[in-house]
Amino acid sequence: EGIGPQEYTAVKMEVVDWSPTAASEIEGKVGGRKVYLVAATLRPETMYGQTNCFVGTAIKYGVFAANDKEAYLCTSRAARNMAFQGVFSERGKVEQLLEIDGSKLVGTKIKAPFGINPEVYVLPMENVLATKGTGVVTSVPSDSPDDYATLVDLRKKAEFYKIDPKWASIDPVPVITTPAYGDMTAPALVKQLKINSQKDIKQLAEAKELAYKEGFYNGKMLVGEFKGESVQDAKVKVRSAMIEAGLAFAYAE
Ligand code: A2H
Repeated sequence: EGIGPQEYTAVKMEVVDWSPTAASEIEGKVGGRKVYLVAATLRPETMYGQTNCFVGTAIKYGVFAANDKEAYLCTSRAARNMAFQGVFSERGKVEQLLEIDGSKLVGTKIKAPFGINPEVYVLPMENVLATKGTGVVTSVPSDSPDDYATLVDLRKKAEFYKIDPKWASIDPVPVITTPAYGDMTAPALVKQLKINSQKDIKQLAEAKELAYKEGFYNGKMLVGEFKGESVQDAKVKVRSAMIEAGLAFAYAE
């Protein structure tokens, strides 16, 4: 990371069905607004390959009024940043509708904007930081080693992680091809670096670096409106298309 702000794309994942534990807490508190989990990503061009979304089970989230029609679920830290970036109807003002534990969100069904799988589930991830982005991470296991390693953990130990295996049943989708790693960059790197789980933080950091560089400099899109184009070109185009469609907004910190 360089100096100066990190420019994320904040992806709006509309709630389709709350988990039962979340439903009872949310009921009657959002004033008829549509609620979106908001995920911060640096790789908007990979959004075609979303298979689920991650939250931290020990993180506290809030649901914040964006305007009369929409509410966003993220950390209160992110909501404050959004307010000062003009994301909400009144600049600088944060209106929290409720607070909810990350653990209660697991099993919620949400829309995945631009996803080849249009609906996905919320799952737990151990390494979600409350101090970065929105605290919500959309998962693209084809291109993110962290996402892939976590998905494999969840599938291997569904009971331990208290999830219904059905929630982790969507397979990685080929989105980008690279000369070094083929159509499934993250699985290839996880294998090559012998990464066993999401706890292998050090190797995952290395895999992330390699995946990012190879994808950015040599990657080509396999799907979507910009199929055949380089990742470098598609990155800005997909971001603009998502923002244009009202499915994302710019978020910096
Ligand atoms: B990225 P940076 Cl396909 N805690 O999006 C942990 N990780 C978080 C997070 C948080 N609170 N908020 C965002 N992130 C993840 C896609 C992706 C990402 C791909 C490949 C690599 C990649 C799909 N997940 O990130 O520390 C988000 O995952 C590796 C650079 O600000 C976000 O982009 O550089 C990225 O980390 C932001 O990390």
